[in-house]
Amino acid sequence: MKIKSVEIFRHDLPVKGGPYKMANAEVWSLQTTLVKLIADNGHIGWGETCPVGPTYAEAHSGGAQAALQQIAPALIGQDVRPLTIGRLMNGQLNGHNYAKAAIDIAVHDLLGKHLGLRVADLLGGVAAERVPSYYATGVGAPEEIASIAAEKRDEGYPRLQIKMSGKDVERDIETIRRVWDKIAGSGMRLAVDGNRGWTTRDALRVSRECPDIPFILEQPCNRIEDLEKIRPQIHHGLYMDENGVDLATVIRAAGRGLVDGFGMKVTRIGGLQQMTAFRDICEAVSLPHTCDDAWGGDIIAAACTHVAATVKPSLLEGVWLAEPMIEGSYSIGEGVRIRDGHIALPQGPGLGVEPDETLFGTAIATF
Ligand code: 0XW
Ligand code: MG
Repeated sequence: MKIKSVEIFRHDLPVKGGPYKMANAEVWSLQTTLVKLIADNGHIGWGETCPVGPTYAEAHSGGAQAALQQIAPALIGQDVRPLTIGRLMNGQLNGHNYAKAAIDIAVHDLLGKHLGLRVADLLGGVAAERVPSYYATGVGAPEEIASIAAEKRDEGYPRLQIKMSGKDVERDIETIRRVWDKIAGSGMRLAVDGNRGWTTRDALRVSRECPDIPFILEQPCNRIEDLEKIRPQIHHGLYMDENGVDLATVIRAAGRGLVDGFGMKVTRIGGLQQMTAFRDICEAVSLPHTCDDAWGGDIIAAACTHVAATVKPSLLEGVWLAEPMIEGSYSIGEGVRIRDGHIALPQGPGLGVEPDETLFGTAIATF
C-alpha cells in the first residue's frame, strides 16, 4: 500500500463558554489542521494537529499548515510505514514535530485500516479498553474553580488539573486550598499546572506554603534550568510538560532524576511513533505520564486514547481531551467522549473515528 495523494484541511473549533485561560494563553476558538492520506488501494487515513493558540508552545496553526505543505510532496508513492515515513519527514524538514505528528497519526490510521487492526494494537497491544481522563480547569476565581472541582469529583473524574494564573501567587495558593477542601478524601488526584508562568521564587513559595496538600507541580516555571533550581527545595512531585519537546529532552530529564513524571502531548513529541518510544522510556524508569494533546477534535482524541490504552495502567495519569470544551463535533457518529471521567477505546480498525469532511470545505492544499 502506497500513498497516492495528500490533502490538507483547516477547521475551526470554538471554545464552549470561552475563553479558556491559562497562564500563557487565552483562547476563544482554535483552528485545527487535518491531514487526509489516500492510498493506492482506496484506504483513507486521517491525522490532526491543533496548537492551543500561538503562545502556549512554539507552535501555531499557520506554522503547522506551512510545514505540512513543505513535507507533503515527498510522501507521494511512499509505503505506509510509520518509522520510515518519520525518517523521510526528518529529511524534508528539521524540527516542527507538531506538524509531522499529523502525518504520523494519519499513517497509523491508514495502516490500521489496511491491516484490520486498531491503532492501539499497532502500538503494541491494548492494556485497557477504558482509560482514565482528567479534567483541566482554566484560570479563574478561587471559589469558581473550587466549585468546578466539586462538580468534576462528582462526575467521576479520578484526577483534576488546576491552572494557576502565574501572576498573583497569593490567589493561586487560595485556589489550591479551596480546591483541596472540596476533593480531600475523595481519592481524586490533583495536579497544579503553572504553565511556565511562575518565577522560581513563586513556585518555591507555593510548595513551601502547601506542604500538607499532596499535589504534583506541573511545569511551574518557564525553563528546564528553573526546574533544576527549584527541584532540591520543593515538597511536591515535579512533572514536566511544555519543556518536554522531544525524546532527547525526556531522556535527559528522566536520566538525571529531574522530574517525577510528565504531562505529554502526542503532537509535541512528534506523533504516535515517538509517543510509543516515550511510553517505553517512562516504563523503564517507572515514571507516570499523561497522554494528551494541547487541543484538537476527535482524531486527536482518538490518537491520545489509543496510545493511552497501551500504557501500563499504573503509570497512566490520564488522557485529557478538549471534547468537553469544544462547541460541536466534526465526527460521523459519536466520536470519542468522556463518560464518568473515563474514555472507551474506539472500536473499528485504525483510529476508529471518521470525520464528516463536508464540514471542512475545500482543501487548502492537495498533492
Ligand atoms: C490541560 N492541557 C492538557 C490542555 C491545555 O491545552 C493545556 C494542557 C496542559 O496540561 O498544559
Ligand atoms: Mg500542562
